[in-house]
Amino acid sequence: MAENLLILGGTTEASALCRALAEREITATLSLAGRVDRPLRQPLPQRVGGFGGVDGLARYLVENKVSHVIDATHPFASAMSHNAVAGCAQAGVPLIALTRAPWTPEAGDDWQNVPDIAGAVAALDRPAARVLLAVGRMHLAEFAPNPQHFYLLRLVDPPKAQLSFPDYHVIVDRGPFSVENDLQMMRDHRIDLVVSKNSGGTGAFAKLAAARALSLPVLMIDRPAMPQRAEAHSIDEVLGWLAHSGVNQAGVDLGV
Ligand code: 3Y8
Ligand code: NAP
Repeated sequence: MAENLLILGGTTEASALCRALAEREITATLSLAGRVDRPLRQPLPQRVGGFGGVDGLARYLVENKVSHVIDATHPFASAMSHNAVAGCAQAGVPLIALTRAPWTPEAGDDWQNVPDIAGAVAALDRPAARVLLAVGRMHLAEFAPNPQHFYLLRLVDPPKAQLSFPDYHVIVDRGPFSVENDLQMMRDHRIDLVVSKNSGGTGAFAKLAAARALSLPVLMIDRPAMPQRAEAHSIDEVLGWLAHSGVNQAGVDLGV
């Protein structure tokens, strides 16, 4: 079968999958939303920008004769993942998600789990603190109701608009991050509370290891609900799924 994969990307795992597919000379395209100014270049052809909802995605799949879709988006990219399930069903294209397990607290962690961003905002209704708000840019405006805090913000790109609280400092940096970097950053800014999405994976974990080392409390935001779909938790599982559906992988004897 002439395979033609679509990878919905934007994560560490998606990048690793792109490298694995390129090495096997499997025809695939990486898709990004276009959230940041200069996304990392991956070793596959790529397209940037939304598809235009479920119908736009279904149309893209049919017009581009996509044979398989791998949803390797971030666990908080729930709209894309819902659209992927509906769009692939509509176009009759097989779909698997490549995802990572949520983080779980270990001995020495002081986590307060909140259900979503609004839950984190509500939990910040407390006396002034020095907060590491490492949740990115897209939801910053929702944190306006608690101007009493100092916020340390880590963003991929410099903010383009006025931020919605008075006392903050912006660090422009892209992950994956190291524990020593995050320890130094949190000491330098005298951080006493960390707000984090439960993203899982390795690229965003450093701040939690640093919080543990500094015995700091963490407001941990649970990930949004995901639709029912086939899920893989490793590149090998995805490659096995592809081989099972007849995708020939250069240099790999399928024995069929
Ligand atoms: C555009 C594509 C790779 C992928 C690397 C991962 C790891 C480093 C850690 C902190 C947390 C945060 C944020 C984060 C991490 C990886 C991964 C991850 C968290 C890039 C990228 C895109 C994005 C989008 C961006 C969001 C933001 C979220 C920053 C590329 C760099 C906070 C999520 O300014 C904006 O608009 C940023 C938007 C969505 C969340 C938000 O709400 O603001 N990621 N991140 C993708 C696209 O256009 O489709 O440039 O390569 C990818 C990565 N960011 O190839 O190695 O896999 O998670 N990304 C979170 O987890 O909390 C930073 O600072 O501690
Ligand atoms: P989202 O809220 O689930 O999706 C909103 C819309 O953005 C989608 O309906 C789709 O537009 C478009 N979109 C999202 N991902 C896309 C992709 N990979 N390719 C093409 N269009 C895409 O998504 P999000 O949370 O903003 O995440 C956007 C991107 O950043 C994703 O690639 C994700 O993997 C990455 N990312 C997100 C986070 C996070 O914390 N949310 C963290 C790290 C990386 P249409 O409806 O027009 O098709």
